[in-house]
Amino acid sequence: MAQVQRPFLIQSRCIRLLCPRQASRGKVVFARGRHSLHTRTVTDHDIAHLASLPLHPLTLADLVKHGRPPLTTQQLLSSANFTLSILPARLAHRIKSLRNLPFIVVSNPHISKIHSNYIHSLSTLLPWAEREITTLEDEVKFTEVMADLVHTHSNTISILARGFIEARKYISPKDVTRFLDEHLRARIGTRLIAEQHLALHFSSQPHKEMMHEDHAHPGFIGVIDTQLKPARIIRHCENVVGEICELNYGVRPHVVINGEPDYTFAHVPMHLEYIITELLKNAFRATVEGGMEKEPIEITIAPLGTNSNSSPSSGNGDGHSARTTPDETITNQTQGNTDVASTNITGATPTLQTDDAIRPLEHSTPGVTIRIRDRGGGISPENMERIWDYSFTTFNDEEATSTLNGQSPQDSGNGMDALNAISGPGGERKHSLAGLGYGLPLSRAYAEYFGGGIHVQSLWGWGTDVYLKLRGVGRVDV
Ligand code: ADP
Ligand code: K
Ligand code: MG
Repeated sequence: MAQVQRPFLIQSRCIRLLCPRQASRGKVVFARGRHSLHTRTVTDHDIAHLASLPLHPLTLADLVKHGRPPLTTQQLLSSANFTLSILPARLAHRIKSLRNLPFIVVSNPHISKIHSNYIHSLSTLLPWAEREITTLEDEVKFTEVMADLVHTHSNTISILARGFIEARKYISPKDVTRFLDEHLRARIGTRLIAEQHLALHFSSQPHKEMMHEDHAHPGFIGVIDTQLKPARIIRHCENVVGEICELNYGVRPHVVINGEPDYTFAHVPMHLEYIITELLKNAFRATVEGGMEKEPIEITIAPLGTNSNSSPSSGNGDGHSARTTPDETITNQTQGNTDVASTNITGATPTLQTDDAIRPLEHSTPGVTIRIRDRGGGISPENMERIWDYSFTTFNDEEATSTLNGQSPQDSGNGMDALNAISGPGGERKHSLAGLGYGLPLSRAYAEYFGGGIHVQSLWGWGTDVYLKLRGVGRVDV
């Protein structure tokens, strides 16, 4: 599969270059450092202390406040110190939450692997705790710690999935979903903070070999593309998913984009790419399995109106809703999570209030609704209730679980296909159209992270409409 050279891919590529496995693809500046990182033993006291600290309520302003690349030395140091000030407590919260799982579940080798990954990452951060990064030399070493952190956790989702499959006798699907919803949402924030510093670091180093020509793209501030064009991401994902589809089924449906294909807004391209890939995999699979591959999948890009920042009580706040975006259909899908307080652009209520919900910038760009419409037969009413459960899938169970047999968590060969489908942004490439049921709930977690949402509407026997609403992450004029 040809690597598509597009500006929106640079961030994930930049981070991939840091991974030893990718060493042959480019000069690896930090991969060697992985073994030379200073660590400090993590004690129970460290975890109890750090987990008791209040979590910094992350805002989008935090991600862009250090300035537009290339950063000055002072700005780079302040980005590093900011990153350092919030990560240890976040890691400790994750460790505590893993330890709160039933003992027999945490004892599963895959779940305990994730626990030890968090301990490892915290042990590399602790030597930095309670000090300030004041020199560029330290900043470089700290960036090495961030690269190690991002790399260490890149396979978390597939490993956790495997662990929860093996431990399914000991924990209910609802409890798994509750744990994963909190854990994976918190992970989105933690990775974003680490990746933001990495991206700011590299885009401020014009003379490094790591620098790719795409880094010159002026619209980027770290991992945020202020001129992100959804239509371009959709076309890229259509190619990727189309190839997987053709490989598995010998045919591929085609995608028609209408609405406003030229629309751009500020968002995190890695997140949009993940979501669109998952939604397209679902639409392609349903379309082909329903024998409807001649019918195009229709994707409508409908920018939100400028009055979209209105409160839920003032209506749907979308000037275009009569045409393409029935905001009123984006409803609360709480799955029993009632501890939800904040509201967002659409009046939709996030399904889960996590400890790190990002607050939009004051003058944020309104955002967009993307409707993906397929003729794949829809979702039966019984299944509709379960689609948001991690682990619910109508994908051939035997096929999915047989890929698990005899594989170690580090394996990245073909046997991991089904799992690779759920690795998340920056994770492994995918070779299967369906994974183990993580596509919808994880996509929703990403969409809600910046105050958007996903709503699925099925016309059983006919097809499915998925409404993906994304809020622009901010008018960035720093
Ligand atoms: P997976 O694709 O791995 O099964 P998802 O969470 O993406 O997991 O989807 C869960 C289930 O929801 C799918 O197995 C499928 O039964 C159903 N589904 C999702 N999207 C569609 C769609 N567009 N058409 C028909 N069924 C769908
Ligand atoms: K699911
Ligand atoms: Mg899916």
